[in-house]
Amino acid sequence: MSNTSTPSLREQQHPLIRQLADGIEAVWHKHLDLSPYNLPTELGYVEGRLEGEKLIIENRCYQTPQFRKIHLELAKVGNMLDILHCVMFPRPEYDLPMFGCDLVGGRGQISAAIADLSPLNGHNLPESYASALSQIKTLNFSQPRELPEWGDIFSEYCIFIRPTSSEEAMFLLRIEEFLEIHCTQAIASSPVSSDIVEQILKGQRNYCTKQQQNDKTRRVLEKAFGHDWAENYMTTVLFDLPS
Ligand code: 18B
Repeated sequence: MSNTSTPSLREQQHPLIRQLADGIEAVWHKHLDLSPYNLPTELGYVEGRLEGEKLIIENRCYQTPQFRKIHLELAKVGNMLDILHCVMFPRPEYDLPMFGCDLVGGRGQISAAIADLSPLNGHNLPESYASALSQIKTLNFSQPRELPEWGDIFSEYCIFIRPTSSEEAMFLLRIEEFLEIHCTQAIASSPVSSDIVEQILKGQRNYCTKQQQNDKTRRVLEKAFGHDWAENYMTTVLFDLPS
């Protein structure tokens, strides 16, 4: 597997990020048939400097029969910023939504926690997902946040909040519920016909193009590694398009 060495970075991160990273991997290992997905070797583990602080990025990446790439990334900027980023890219032969999750925190507080199962065909999730998601409890978080303009890719089930410490456990459980639904649905799904593959690819391209417009992510990477590196990283590691 691409990186099964001791998870060094997560032990230094905000507890919610550590728990979520462990939780995501546990659900993956429970349901999916994981094999390694090799990132360009120089991009698996990266160090840079941001405003005098060390920026460390640690990537884990797998593939499965249904997923082209499942990516869990942890990043840390000195003691200022802890980040978890996770995306599951379905193979375009499967009509599955995109699972995405981002947690950003600093100095003991998570400022942004977002997770979604995002539909690829405009605004409808596959029937079986809509049905499963409609059966889980509606949660109320005290500090919802407003999505940026490019955020029209997200579903009605998207959670985007600034969690209080008492809401962290609820967020963690909800992500694990999303992933349980996603993994069980995905392994039960069948490949689609080739004309639908084209539509799915179009949807994945739209999803990635929108995510690449996240200036907050871009700014952190640009400040530490420069413009060209950030552009390359956002388009080949974070949100690459299937070839
Ligand atoms: N992201 N995030 O992954 N981002 O990658 N993220 C931020 O409190 C990084 C995803 C999303 O309000 C912030 O405002 C870095 C996925 C949204 O304009 C920072 C990496 C999703 C916002 C970073 C990273 C996603 C957001 C500001 C690479 C969703 C709000 C934090 C390791 C599925 C954007 C704050 C806005 C915010 C940084 C969403 C600093 C460097 C998969 C919607």
